[in-house]
Amino acid sequence: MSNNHHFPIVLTIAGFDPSCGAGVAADLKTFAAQNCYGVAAVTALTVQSTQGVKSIHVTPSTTLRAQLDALAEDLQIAAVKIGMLGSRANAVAVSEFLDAVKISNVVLDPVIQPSAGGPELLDAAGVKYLSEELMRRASVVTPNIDEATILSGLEIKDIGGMETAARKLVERGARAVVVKGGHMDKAVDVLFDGVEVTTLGGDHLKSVHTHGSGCTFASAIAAQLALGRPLREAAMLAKAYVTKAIESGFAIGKGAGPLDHFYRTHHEPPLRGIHEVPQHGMHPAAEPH
Ligand code: PXL
Repeated sequence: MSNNHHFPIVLTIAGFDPSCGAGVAADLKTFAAQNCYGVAAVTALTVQSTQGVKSIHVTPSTTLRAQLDALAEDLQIAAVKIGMLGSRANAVAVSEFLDAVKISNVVLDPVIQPSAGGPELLDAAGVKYLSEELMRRASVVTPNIDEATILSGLEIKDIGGMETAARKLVERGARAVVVKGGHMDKAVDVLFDGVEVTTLGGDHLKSVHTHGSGCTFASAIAAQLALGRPLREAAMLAKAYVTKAIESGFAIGKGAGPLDHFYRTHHEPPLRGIHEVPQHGMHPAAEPH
């Protein structure tokens, strides 16, 4: 391919999980699987394994802003996905960056607590700032039930409650909201774009290897928006993608394993040798014995 690449560039602003189930690594795998080129600004280094988050080490906000500015000065960014912020100062840095560099597609995954338990990923002051300032700078906000409860102040018991919470967050300034029902009996997500409500259906999968599902869903929406799809279609494709990736999730250690972001290629038979892809001027390899 020439140096005129054909992939939209999608930026993730998120934390790093060394077990690579969640955070930046999950986001980059998702972008790659959706035919986008991913770049990343790291908000925090977490110490974690599949067994949970042990500690977090937040990036200084000036360093975060420097990462963002270096990328924006160099590249054309088609979409941004925001995940774990780590601190109010980082939330402010991201908000100021979004004001300085106009990017049309911004997906905000309002990460507050790790699902598996452990230290909070955003402090109370950060959550307040996210809710008052960052939320209205996003094209779409993707809270899970717990996050939607915190941000809306409403108790959510069923799909009706998810819709009420989504409407409340739009009243508070979000342009569109997807409340993720992955932790409910029926894994239905509710999208409200300010006009129309769409439910994204999904059966609850029994897998324990769901670490990074939220990051993956938000990143898949960002990638689909970068590819030019309207929000409703992007959300539906992202839901289908995350559902299949969860279905193919697998164990890598003692705890909750990752999704299979590359289930599409992993389901194809592996190439057995270079003789299967003969090219002009290349000697075919011997059939392996
Ligand atoms: O799934 C939320 C999440 C996001 N980002 C990072 C995380 C986690 C949960 O553990 O570690 C870096």
